Amino acid sequence: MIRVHSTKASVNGYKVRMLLSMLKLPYELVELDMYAMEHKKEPFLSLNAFGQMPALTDGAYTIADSHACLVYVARKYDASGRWLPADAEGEAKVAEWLSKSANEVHQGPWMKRAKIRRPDAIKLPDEEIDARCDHILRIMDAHLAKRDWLALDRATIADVSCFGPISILKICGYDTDKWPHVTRWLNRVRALPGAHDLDGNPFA
Ligand SMILES: N[C@@H](CCC(=O)N[C@@H](CS)C(=O)NCC(=O)O)C(=O)O
Repeated sequence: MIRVHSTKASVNGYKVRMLLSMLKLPYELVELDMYAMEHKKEPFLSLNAFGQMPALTDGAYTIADSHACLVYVARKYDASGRWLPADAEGEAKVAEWLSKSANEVHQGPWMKRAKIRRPDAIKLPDEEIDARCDHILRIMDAHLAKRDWLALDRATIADVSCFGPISILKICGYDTDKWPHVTRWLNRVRALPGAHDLDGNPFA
């Protein structure tokens, strides 16, 4: 049985849950209480010594970090290679956007939401976070003006990853509508079979 160890509200955990749903893979969410700091204590620290969610277990196998989890699930359970191609050119394009997701998207869109949930921990001014969101979304908007998906001519784990934090920006007070190509891409991801919101509900 695949288990995702995370608080349900974790956007990084959300990425992994959404790919599992898209692949119709049964899994159990082992919920952690972030405010009780369960991710900084055992038994979670044995799964991820960094104390960050999510981690995934699949039988005796353990992997931590949302992007490593996405790579594992796609490579292990999607024999078609649709979500993570095996050819050097395709895989590198996906890795390029996973890297942007772990850096620019994390430092801007993810941070916007994190500050709402953990104002004690995120001290950056709102203006700085909004400027970081503008920076990555301006580049993504220009990129998506010429293509439907971030890495390849189809949805991949790069789209699943970047979608998580960007899709909830609007309810965090950042208006993504000002980026029309990003907005259309968000709707394309929402329309994919198995896509669901942070709470696990299918999009209307
Ligand atoms: N690079 C990591 C980042 C994970 C991360 O920041 N997770 C958040 C929840 S969305 C967390 O556990 N934050 C608590 C902390 O860092 O103390 C990943 O992609 O999984």
